Amino acid sequence: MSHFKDNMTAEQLAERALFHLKYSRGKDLRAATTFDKMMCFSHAVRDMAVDGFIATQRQYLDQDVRRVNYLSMEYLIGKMLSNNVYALGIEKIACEALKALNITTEEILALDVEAGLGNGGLGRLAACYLDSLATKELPAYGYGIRYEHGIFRQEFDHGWQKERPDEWLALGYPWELIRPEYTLPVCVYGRVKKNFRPGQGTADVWEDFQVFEAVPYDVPIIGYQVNTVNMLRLWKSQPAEGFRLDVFNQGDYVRAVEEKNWAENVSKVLYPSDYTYAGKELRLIQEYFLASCSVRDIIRRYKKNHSDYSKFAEKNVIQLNDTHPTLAIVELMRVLHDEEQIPWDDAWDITVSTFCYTNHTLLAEALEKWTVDLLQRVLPRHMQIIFEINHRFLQKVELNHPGDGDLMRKVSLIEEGQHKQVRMANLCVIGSNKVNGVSALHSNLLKTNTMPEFNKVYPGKFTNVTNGITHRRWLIKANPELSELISENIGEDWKLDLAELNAFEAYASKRAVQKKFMEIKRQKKVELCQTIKELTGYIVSPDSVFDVQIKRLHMYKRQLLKAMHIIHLYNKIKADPKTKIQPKTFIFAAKAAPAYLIAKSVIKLINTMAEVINNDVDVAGRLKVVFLPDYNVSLAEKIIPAADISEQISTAGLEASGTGNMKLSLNGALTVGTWDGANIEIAQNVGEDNIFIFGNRTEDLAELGRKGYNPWAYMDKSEDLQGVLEALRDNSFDPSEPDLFKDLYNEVTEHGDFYYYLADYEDYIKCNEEVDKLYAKPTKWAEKAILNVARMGWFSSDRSIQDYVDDIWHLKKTPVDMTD
Ligand code: 26R
Repeated sequence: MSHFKDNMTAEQLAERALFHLKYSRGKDLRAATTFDKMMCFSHAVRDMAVDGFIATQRQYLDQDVRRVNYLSMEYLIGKMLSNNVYALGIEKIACEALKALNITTEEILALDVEAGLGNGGLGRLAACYLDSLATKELPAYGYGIRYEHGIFRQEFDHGWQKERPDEWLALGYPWELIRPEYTLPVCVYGRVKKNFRPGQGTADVWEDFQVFEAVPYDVPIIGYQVNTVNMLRLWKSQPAEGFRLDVFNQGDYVRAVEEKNWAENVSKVLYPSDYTYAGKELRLIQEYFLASCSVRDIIRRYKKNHSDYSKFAEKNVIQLNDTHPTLAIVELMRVLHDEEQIPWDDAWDITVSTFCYTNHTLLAEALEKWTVDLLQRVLPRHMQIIFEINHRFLQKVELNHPGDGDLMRKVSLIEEGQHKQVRMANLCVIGSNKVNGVSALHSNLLKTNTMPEFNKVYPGKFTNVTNGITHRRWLIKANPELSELISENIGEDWKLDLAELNAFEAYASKRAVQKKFMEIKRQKKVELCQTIKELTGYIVSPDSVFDVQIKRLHMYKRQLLKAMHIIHLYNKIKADPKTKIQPKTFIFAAKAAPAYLIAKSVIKLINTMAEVINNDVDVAGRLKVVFLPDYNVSLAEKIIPAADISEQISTAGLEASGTGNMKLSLNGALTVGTWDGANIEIAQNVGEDNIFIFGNRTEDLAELGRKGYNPWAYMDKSEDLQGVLEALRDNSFDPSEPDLFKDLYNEVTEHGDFYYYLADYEDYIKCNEEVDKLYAKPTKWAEKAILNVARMGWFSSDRSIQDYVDDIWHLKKTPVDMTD
């Protein structure tokens, strides 16, 4: 199995880059900007993946393999250059070749563009899974949307979040290949008519729709040290040629331009709302856009080898990454039944055997529902099909559970009420053969609390696959120093199979390794100090403990609880300036949905606290607070290796899994967390002695709720807590605006403290004191940190993907042969 990349020299790579500089960018080395160099070098690297890309696609076709098609509205793939160089195994020659371009590795990597086509955990998970699928030589396709503007860029203006458009495509993106020949039409609006179909009686025909187009852009996903190069196919919307001409011919120039804009708007911008269902027409059209062209692209590929649909489900899995692409279920039914004239029952069998669904959140406000009115207007035929699916489904339920009206009401696809709504999660469950949650706890809660009726109707459909992360990006690339330390001691096998990391356990108690580990941690902290200074102007000490909370801003994730802990410490120092505490730097990074006002107040609070605390002479370097702007994948890669403490403090039962928790622990940060999501499995793997768990568990909170939870009771019995809450209520950080944080104060008091901050406060403070005690014993700390690293092997996304393959997808490993 040989590949030209194996014997490529640095000279040849440099030559190729110079070729692209000249013929792709029209410049010589003298005129080239550093950006030109990044582009031409990336093109040269991409070229090296092309043979694998072609061979992979050909082999999948020739062997007619079973494939998984991963449908996701979000992909946070991050910067690609360094990852691709690593995957291709050309790091040495790449560094050499850059010399010929007169540019350093750091300079070129700084210019690489981050594709931020997602909000948070769900989007990054999709990216880790693509990486693992290619590396494990599995036949897979990612489908998504090529948003012109990905997740907004976050700036701070007097401490408040300001959103700015992300312009990742402005100067060109070197990794994509445009495929205009696979452009597909997409239809929306119109009406359904009954038409006579010879031999079949009447049939429903969708008419008078508007047409626009989807153009695919393919991003190669290069497997590590294998020939496999899979593809991520991203759709861009554009006006349909014919339609535009039509309007131009009538001389209505203004309308023609409007129509053009309308079509282009579909892939214009990623919705930056997570956890709040975005009930917008354009969002619905986006979801249909992804679903429709992906389904038809999968069919087009299938038809290369097949003339009927009898093997469709055998050859294809379609995995729905949350409910956002659910309309794919309905679209497949429409194509099979309406276009291919397959009888309903057969079409439904094929559909259910093809689809699987992953749920990523139990929060009610994130569960998608679309009003029947809207669906009817935008997708009239799809709405009919949904009614028909529901009708047949409810008939079956009635047959098996006669007279159970309550059950029927709960499992129905339609939620009755003033405005009838379609419940997308129910449609996913009915239309899929497997449904999974993303951690053990979450999958259980899904089964027993959120969808118990479905678990009754479909015993065995629900399963769990605990999330994972790719150690190639999150350890080998982000923390080469720690990787080197591991390899020095246990060899290189762990890079191919992260389970092998457990061999590193034996070194956790060795003084020399502990010393080296702490030196590396300090070095990564020094590097982060530089970034902090550049981004915020604050100077922080690498000798303080780096206490990190990085994730989307949400009340259930409880950044405000961390802020309350900081206020507690600050009050303590102000009351007695001689207070001895472990010097700490609290590092936050998070974006808030633009319309999530209370979350934005939390950002303002932390920025305000930072300004006061960081400049207070009484504190004298014991406490520092920084909120790093514009959290994204690239920034995470800098923060994570430098973290001592990982804050995973969500309200128990509400964080589906978390994946940042895994990245941080894998890099030797100790978790301070609640008994929630994957924290539980992390505790089970690293050992409960090597993690700090605090607070009420899911059942405890449920019990508190049943008894009538009263936040005031906690306040009444704690002077300390009163002091913290008064600081919020009166804004002791800036008396010129005394009411600034009243909404935050109200949230945890007046408004009932929905996320149980006060119920967990005291235990959280105590837990943090335990953390400080341990940090005062450096060898103990180092040992536990190393044990975290060594015991995190199970959380590789390679393991998650293997779980999907064994339990859900049943794919065959397909090594790509490049000999001919
Ligand atoms: C607007 C709306 C419909 C919407 C809701 C929710 C859009 C996006 C989301 C994102 C949610 C589903 C998400 O990112 N969930 C996270 O998924 C991660 C990967 O499984 C988990 O680790 C994390 O716990 C969970 O919050």
